[in-house]
Amino acid sequence: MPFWTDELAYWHQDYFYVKGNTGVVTAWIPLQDTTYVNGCLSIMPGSHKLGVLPHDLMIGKKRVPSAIFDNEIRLVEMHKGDVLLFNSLLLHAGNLNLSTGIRYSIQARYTHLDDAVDQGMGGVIPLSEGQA
Ligand SMILES: O=C(O)CCC(=O)C(=O)O
Repeated sequence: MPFWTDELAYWHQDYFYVKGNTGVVTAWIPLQDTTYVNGCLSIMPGSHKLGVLPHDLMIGKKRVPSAIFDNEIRLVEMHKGDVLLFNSLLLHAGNLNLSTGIRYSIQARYTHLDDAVDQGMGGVIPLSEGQA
């Protein structure tokens, strides 16, 4: 939502929230062109190689890893129809939506069927033979 901070995703690794296993891949899919102005994602390239990081800084109800801010940051501007795929250890954050419109996105997460998942996250929908 424009200028809404309540649901802003601070810097995090999805693994901290999604749990399960560190091989999970997130597909982040914007439903419109997504730029700096309407709140594209920011990422820290290569940060998945840092391993599982403690999210030790409490900001409101959310937790952020505190020892990450010497890493390079890139804003990922995307077009409608693009898909950003990233490992669940990649540090990323949402940016404030400075536009007048809602910025929509959907996220699908993929895991190897043999790896652990957190049932609290909704379990796994296995692809059938023809889809895998
Ligand atoms: O859409 C966003 O602004 C952030 C989403 C996100 O970081 C997540 O779902 O892990």
